[in-house]
Amino acid sequence: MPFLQCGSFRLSLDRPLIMGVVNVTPDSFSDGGRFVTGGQAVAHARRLVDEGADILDIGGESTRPGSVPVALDEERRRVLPVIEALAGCGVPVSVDTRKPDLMREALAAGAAMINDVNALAAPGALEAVAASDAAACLMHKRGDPRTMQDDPRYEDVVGEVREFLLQRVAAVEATGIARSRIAIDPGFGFGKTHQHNVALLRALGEFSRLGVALAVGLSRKSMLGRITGREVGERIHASVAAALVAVAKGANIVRVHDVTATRDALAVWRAANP
Ligand code: HH2
Repeated sequence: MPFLQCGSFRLSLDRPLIMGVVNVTPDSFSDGGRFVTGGQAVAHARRLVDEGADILDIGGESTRPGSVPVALDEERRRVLPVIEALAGCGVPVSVDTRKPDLMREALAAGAAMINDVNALAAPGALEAVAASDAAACLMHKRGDPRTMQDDPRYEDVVGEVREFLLQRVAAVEATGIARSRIAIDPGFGFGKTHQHNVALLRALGEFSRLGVALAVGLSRKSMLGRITGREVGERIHASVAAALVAVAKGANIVRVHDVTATRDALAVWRAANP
């Protein structure tokens, strides 16, 4: 598994990749309301590329705990112009969506990756990706964002998340999508208590040995607030540390808001782990 194929981009996995987050939303938990116009979002995305992002992840619907779903039309209005403007920016553009219609439209607009917190489970999602040459990031989540943090329970969180992801990889492969186009993500904070998140972080190495790229999203999340006692705007140091921990445990892609800080930390890590 030496590379991740995202449309025409072949991203080497010899080094960790930085996925820069661009939320075109009024309500995302850490940057909601900062990039609500297409112009602001595109400018921010270009800045992230300059800072060293290897992939851009454009989202038009917050999936934070308690968030309310966004209608297709509204999500479309938020993300499609941004994707169109960024196609050709030099790095693959990913769209963070659960909606198969929007997946198809985003792919037509130039997206090279679908990042789905629903792991392509919605009817038509698998087919949308299979009909393209894009990559897919399959994330684990239990329940729906509105209620997912209401007492999530697992017998064995690591085993259950691992089993779920393996099943989704098999379902995706069955449509003819090559492993080199697939990434998995344990979904930190998605239907998981703090203890569940910590157990997954400790066991991350197990997820790095499943034969597909491993993506991890810990940036600014409440788990880091719980560990450090910091509010969301003050979690940059913890986020960088979390990205390093994830990479040291085998993560191939770190999904982050703070690209410069993460890039510098990973540069040091790479100097020590060539
Ligand atoms: N986390 C969020 C959204 N999408 N995708 C993947 N693959 N992994 C993640 O951990 C993940 C994700 C939540 O973070 P953010 O986009 O910053 O917030 P919001 O959902 O409030 O827009």
